[in-house]
Amino acid sequence: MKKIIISTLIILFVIGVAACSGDDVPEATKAVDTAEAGVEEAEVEEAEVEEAGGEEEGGTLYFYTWSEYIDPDIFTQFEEETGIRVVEDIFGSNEDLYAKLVAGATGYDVIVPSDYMVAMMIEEGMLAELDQSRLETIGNLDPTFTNPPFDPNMEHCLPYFWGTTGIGFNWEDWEEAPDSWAYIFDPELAQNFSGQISLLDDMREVFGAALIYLGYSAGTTDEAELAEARDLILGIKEHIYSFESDTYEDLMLTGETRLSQGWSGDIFVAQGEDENIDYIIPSEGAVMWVDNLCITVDAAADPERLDRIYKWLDYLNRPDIAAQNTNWVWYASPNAAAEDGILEEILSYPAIYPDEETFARLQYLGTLGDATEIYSRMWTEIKTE
Ligand code: N2P
Repeated sequence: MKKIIISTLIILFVIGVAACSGDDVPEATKAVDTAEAGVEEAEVEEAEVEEAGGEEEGGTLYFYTWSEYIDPDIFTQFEEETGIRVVEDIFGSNEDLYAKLVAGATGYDVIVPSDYMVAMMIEEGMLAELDQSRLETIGNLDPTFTNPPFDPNMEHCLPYFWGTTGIGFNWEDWEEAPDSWAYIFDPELAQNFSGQISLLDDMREVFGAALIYLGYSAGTTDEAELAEARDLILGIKEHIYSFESDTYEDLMLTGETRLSQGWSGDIFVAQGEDENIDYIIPSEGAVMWVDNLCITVDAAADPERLDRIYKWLDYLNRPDIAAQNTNWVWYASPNAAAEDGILEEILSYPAIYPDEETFARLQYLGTLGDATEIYSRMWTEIKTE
């Protein structure tokens, strides 16, 4: 319940229909408020915080991440322990994160890009190198995640969570789970839930799912395959309620949507509110991703910022904190040492920790190189038509 309340408050603030200020507002919401107000002008921001009497001894760290992707209690605990205040700001897709940084935002300390975006940002010199000797907790990670293809030997980032992108549904509507992307991408089937389907507002994820349904690679760069995927998506667009990445699980809870393309953990958290809500990895397969804690090059130029950053990374990577975080977000943790503290119902849930057979059907999105331009053009066609 707490999570839903906080998320609603964050959303209300972001879309600007509510003034989220005052003493009764949760800390996480205040943090978004402050970050939205001016992370690009860190000096102004810090001066304002000081004036308000809120500057802590340990300074402030700016954390740019996905919605509902951390237990908000962790901010308070960390501040109590270190004196460092963490200001959270939210992005909805890797492309939004990238665009914000390219547009000149220099205030963010730690960002949370997914696999393919890590590779792209490394190539463009946007990420600092990770000094693993500064992390006492580095040995806690599962070796499966310590040499990822997108960041060999974790030279830049620490893995944070991983998961899959599948279909959220409501058992009230089904006798058997909707185990195919056809329920979304076949116009005849999508018609059954016309106006009640949401897709992520995420170019790579939407193309990825459509491409998997068509039997192509989720990260194809072939223009003809992409055109086919675009036409498929356009063909069911009239049945789409919205393209939504931050509040789609709330739409499922209110019943406004009945089928959602979504990220595993978000839907499982909604299930905590309504047991009829469930998540499935379709038979054709799905996208899998690893999200990572990365340091911006701007932050790395300042030793004081770096001190705060390494404390934050070490804290998040502590077994007890990583377990607490997983138990709140319901995403799989790459932290092996955390396992003892993770709820048994999470560890044994095949849609969170997939079995081998399911795992074989998962695909990373991968980098696109020059084909990014084709994706962007076709995505604009989809969104604007
Ligand atoms: C959590 C978002 C999961 C991130 N709301 C998907 N990469």
